[in-house]
Amino acid sequence: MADAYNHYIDGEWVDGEGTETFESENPATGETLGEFQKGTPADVDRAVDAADEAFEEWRELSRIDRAEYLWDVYHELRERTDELGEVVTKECGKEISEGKADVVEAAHMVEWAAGDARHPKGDIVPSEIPAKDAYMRRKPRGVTGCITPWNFPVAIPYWHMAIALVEGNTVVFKPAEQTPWCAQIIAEMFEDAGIPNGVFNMVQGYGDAGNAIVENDDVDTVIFTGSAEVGHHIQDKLGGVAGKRAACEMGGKNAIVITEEADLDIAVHSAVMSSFKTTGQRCVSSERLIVHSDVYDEFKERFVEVAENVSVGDPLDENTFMGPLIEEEHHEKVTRNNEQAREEGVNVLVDRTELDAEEIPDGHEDGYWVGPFVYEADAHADLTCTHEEVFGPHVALMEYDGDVEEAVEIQNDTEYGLAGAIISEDYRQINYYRDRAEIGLAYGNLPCIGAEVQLPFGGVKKSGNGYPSAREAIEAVTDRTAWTLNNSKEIE
Ligand code: TXE
Repeated sequence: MADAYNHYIDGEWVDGEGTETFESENPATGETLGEFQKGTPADVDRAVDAADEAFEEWRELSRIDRAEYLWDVYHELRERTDELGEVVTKECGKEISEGKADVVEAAHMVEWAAGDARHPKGDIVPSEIPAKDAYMRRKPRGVTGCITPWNFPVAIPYWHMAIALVEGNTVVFKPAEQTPWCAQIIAEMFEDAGIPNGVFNMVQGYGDAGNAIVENDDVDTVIFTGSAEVGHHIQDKLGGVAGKRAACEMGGKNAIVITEEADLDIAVHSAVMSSFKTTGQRCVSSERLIVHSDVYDEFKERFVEVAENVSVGDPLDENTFMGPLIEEEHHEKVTRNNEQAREEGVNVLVDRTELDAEEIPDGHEDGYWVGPFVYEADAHADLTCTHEEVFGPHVALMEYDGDVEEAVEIQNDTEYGLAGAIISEDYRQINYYRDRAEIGLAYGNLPCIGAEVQLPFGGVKKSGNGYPSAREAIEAVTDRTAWTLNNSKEIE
């Protein structure tokens, strides 16, 4: 127990109530990276108490003073990008440039939040009475619980926390159990910045610790990114409860529409990046390619060629395109989903579910390897494989021969509504797609991948109700007061 990393509560590194520990594993090698204490609901309650206690003093600081702590974190993220990027890659298996990009994205969000502290806020609103000032003020809501996934283990926590903190909330952070080392470093950064005791707290652990955040009466806002199953559980639990707010961002069954006069260089590049980067484990990854019959055969040939040859291997090697999947359980899920697609009768074009022994680098035999799985499926059939998120390099090619209206109908035929792209040279079709695709993130002539922190990020339908970025996150972590002040001696 003594050797296991512990929790950060009320400005101190403290042991939890429980005795269980868990290990962080390198998914490319199976090597153990560190041992961590498994937080219990009692540890979460202790962290919430600390955050609740710290709230009154923290909210009294100006936004600008609060942002000073975030600027320290920002500089540390920038100075240690290479080192932290390597930790991300070792712990979650993303290829090294993506590991570093995760840290850079975190820095962008912290920069946005801290910079926003000096920006004008709100409007002076006209009043019916001349001597009356009317405007909107924002108040922090209190304790914010941040429950995060493993696929962006540095960026997403800062998406959740940076704005919440600048706006005057205190935080209890429950990182993903697959990436506790990244979380440990995040907590060390807040400690290095000297953030006041109790303002930032971290409890390592599993779903029961996350659930304890959701169940704690003193948590005012829960921000969650992860699976639809858990996100809906949180929404159901908190949706009707007075004073509670839940902002949840879940996955998708994202698609790219490729129209008849699309530039096929852009189309192939976009599909490859979006379907295979991060080994398909991004919430915006595309698992469906909806391709017009005029260009279908040529697109198929070119896409299949890349899928057959794209490099899968050591994520610390800069020449690798795809690293391993995150863990054994997820490897089993992706393998099972590939088999299930076959059972549903699709036409399999590429199946690299099991890599050849010579493809696996020396010393990496215990990694969770999988290559692309590409198949043709009827665009209008009710198949599980074309409707449920797999979260791996599992891609359906679906042919359509009508106008963009048909393509958008296929795109919308899913319960999810997160992200998608259209590749087209026809602005009528592009504009139709932009306005009618039922998604929160839409890309035109670009890979359906990536995010910029100053834009909203989130989905519709089963993909969530939360936009944990930029201005939209301010809505999640503040309440508004419509303030009117009588500046005259007149009694109304
Ligand atoms: O997610 P979970 P997992 C999708 C993707 C993936 C699937 C499962 O399809 O295959 O989800 O991934 C905490 N109350 N995405 O298992 O379980 C958990 O400890 C409160 C899409 O990683 O949702 C972790 O911190 N919290 C996604 C966080 O929730 C609970 C990224 C996410 O875990 C909890 C990741 C509970 N009852 C997975 N149970 C995206 N949108 O990018 C678990 N947790």
